Amino acid sequence: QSVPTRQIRVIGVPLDMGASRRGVDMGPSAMRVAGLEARLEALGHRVTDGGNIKVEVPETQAHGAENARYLKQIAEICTRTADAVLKTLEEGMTPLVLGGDHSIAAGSISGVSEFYRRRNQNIGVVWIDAHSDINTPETSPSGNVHGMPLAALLGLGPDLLGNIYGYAPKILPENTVLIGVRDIDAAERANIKRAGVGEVYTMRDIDERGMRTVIEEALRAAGRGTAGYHVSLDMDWIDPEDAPGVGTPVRGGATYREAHLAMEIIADHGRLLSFEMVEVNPVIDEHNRTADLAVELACSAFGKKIL
Ligand code: EXY
Ligand code: MN
Ligand code: MN
Ligand code: MN
Repeated sequence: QSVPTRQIRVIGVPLDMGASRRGVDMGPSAMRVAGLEARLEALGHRVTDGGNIKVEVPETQAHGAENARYLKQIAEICTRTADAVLKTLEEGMTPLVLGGDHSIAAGSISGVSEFYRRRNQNIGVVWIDAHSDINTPETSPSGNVHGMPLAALLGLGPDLLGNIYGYAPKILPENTVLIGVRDIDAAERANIKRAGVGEVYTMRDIDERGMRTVIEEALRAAGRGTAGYHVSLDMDWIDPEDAPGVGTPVRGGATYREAHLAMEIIADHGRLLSFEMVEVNPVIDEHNRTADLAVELACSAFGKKIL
């Protein structure tokens, strides 16, 4: 198998302060245990592990305002994540970020966005998730910050999370695409409109039009006029049947093969700038199979072919 060789740096972010259910802080470890580095190296990539970003234990922290618990700590952790991602890109490597809850995307995407901003380029974002993660503290029904990163990145707030490197927004709505959503709050619907998110593909779109058509269209929008795109893969996108170990499972998700096909097409397009996998929860997983699937999907996204 010959795929273009990349130098990949793994960056773990063992954070679960953005979720109310505990356990996704163990996600990076579970994906490493599933053989992430060796399995990517078997494809011909050079992989180094940059270790974990420093994350405080929530038991030692005060959670602050109820409408965005641990926001201050999460913003600090996201800033450290952004710096690590930025440094990785400056060293010519592809960041592979392991969550952790999805609030870490506010950090990883800020890092990618900053790297390309310094080169006068924009980036696209391919957000693959059962949820739209576009609440603000004002609209959030839960106060869980993992439901807010996309709002922060698009400049809707919370500012503490959106203003890493001192400016917002980090990404353009027309180059932001949502894929696989099936659980959107009423206020999030309004926020999607208000932000002007370019393209939203629900599970119904995938059912009716097929994964191939949807992903091709989405990648085209994310890639239009950009340096390429960051892929943020929330494992709760996949049906709980195949990915039971996630923080917030929702029935009716992508099948095993649909998920692989999407990743395979991403690899074919060759415009992936950075990749992240989030919300793996080993506490409720079955024999690490959700982490194992995450590693499989990373392999597909980084060019593994069946034949
Ligand atoms: N929309 C709900 C909330 O804001 O609380 C649920 C968010 C779940 C977020 C998961 C990680 O994608
Ligand atoms: Mn290695
Ligand atoms: Mn999410
Ligand atoms: Mn989700």
